[in-house]
Amino acid sequence: MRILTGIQPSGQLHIGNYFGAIKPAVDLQARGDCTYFIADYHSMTSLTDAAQRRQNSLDVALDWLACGLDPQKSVLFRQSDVPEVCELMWMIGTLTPMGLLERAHSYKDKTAKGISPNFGLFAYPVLMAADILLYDSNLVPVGRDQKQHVEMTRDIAIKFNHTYGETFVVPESEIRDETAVVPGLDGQKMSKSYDNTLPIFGEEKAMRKKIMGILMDSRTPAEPKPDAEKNIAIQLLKLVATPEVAADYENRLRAGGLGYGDLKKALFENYWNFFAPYRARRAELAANLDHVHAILQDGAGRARATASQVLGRARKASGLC
Ligand code: AQP
Repeated sequence: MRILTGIQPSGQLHIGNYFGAIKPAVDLQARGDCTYFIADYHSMTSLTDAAQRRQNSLDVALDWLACGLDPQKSVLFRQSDVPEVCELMWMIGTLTPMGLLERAHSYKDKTAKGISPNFGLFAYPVLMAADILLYDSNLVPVGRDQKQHVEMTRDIAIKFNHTYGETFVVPESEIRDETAVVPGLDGQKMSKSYDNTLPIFGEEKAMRKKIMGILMDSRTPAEPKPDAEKNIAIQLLKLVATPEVAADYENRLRAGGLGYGDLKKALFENYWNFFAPYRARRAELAANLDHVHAILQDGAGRARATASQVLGRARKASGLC
């Protein structure tokens, strides 16, 4: 089984990226051949600072590796190191109905939030389909926000196969219910572009401040809170604490008597401890960047070998050669 997923270097990675994509991808290394990429072409739809993109791309590589991506088992590469994906994007774009793209939730959500749309943002699902199809991927682990994009990929692959003959593997998404949408500190989906994130590798003082600044309602500690499960700090605590610790805080909040300050302190401590081993590993990797660059270069070579075969198949099927 071939497994693929990508993350945009559009900002500092957050715990939504970790629980929605990185952790499932790391766990899946035991189940198949994994290809994981840094989606730098995609990041161009929202980020125009070249130096920042370069830095973010390296940071995403460090984050993946620190969180358990094993370059012996998996292929890790930068999307733009395999530019064949742009040719495939064009080929499948000619079979992608406008109506399909106009229905994309992610495009509609971003434009509704005032992010000014460009062609790249509109065409994002076609590039994502090319990413997936180019590596004969069977399984794509993602957060729920990307489910529709994987469904579009399936539609596009089926249409291409129907038009030009059997060429592409039709992929499936894999979404873990418990981490399908990690909420941000403001209660919306945690997202780099919404300024509501808890970074995986933030600086201690700043992270403590972010967590202590989460807005809560005005109920006093003594009041029972029957809706304790909706509390953002409780939802995040469930991700980073043991089930027993999280249940204890949830029950105390529900019964009344637990102050929001104490709850946020517990969230900070559990978050900080949860990522401590990854932080140590990241510091080691950051001290040997040549090694990280070598991993990316090796990954690009391996990814390109698969990509050129699949692209060759698509070119032949569609009469380009
Ligand atoms: N809040 C989330 N909960 C669960 N999964 C999430 N993912 C992102 N946010 C959450 C998953 O992380 C993977 C990589 O996402 P991405 O960086 O390619 O783009 P995204 O989904 O658009 O993430 P952001 O943070 O919202 O980035 P921006 O703001 O730049 O668009 C995907 O599998 C995604 O599902």
